[in-house]
Amino acid sequence: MAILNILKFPDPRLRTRAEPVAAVDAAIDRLVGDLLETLYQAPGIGLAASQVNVHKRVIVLDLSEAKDDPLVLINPQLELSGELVETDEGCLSVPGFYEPVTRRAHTSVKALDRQGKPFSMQADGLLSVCIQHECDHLEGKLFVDYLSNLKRTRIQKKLLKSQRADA
Ligand code: GNR
Ligand code: NI
Repeated sequence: MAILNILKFPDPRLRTRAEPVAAVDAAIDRLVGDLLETLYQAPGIGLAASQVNVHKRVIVLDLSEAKDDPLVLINPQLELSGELVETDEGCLSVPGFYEPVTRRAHTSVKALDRQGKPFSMQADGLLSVCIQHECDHLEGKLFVDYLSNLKRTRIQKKLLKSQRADA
């Protein structure tokens, strides 16, 4: 397994639309292992392959306290419903910023698991938000896209400045 580099906003590669996984093979299993290792060391509650510059429709999540309950979604398909709820969101690709985002409360998911087996599930609360946030990454979309232009521009300036300082 390996810890992968996480792309940071405004890296244009984060805007790439991910391709469906054609076969859940050994290479995808290795990608899932690397995504989970990268997620746990970050640490975060979700990670999309897009964030590590692999443009395939694979996401991993783990909202458990003990970080021992991974959820793998390959080629996820979402149906959203319910009321609008506002959550403070953060993103490993937008480090240090938390801003309120409004989304649908309920998510119904169809996906393949790490073994390539189809399954469905329902989510509410933070898991629902996180699944929607990760699926946005697969479309090249970031939570900052939901903010005002002013807020997004401020975040971009601050991140570019700190990225220059790191380099
Ligand atoms: O670790 C993460 N926390 C989080 C908090 C609120 C809403 C969404 C998230 S996802 C984020 C990790 C990440 O960037 N996933 O793409
Ligand atoms: Ni994110």
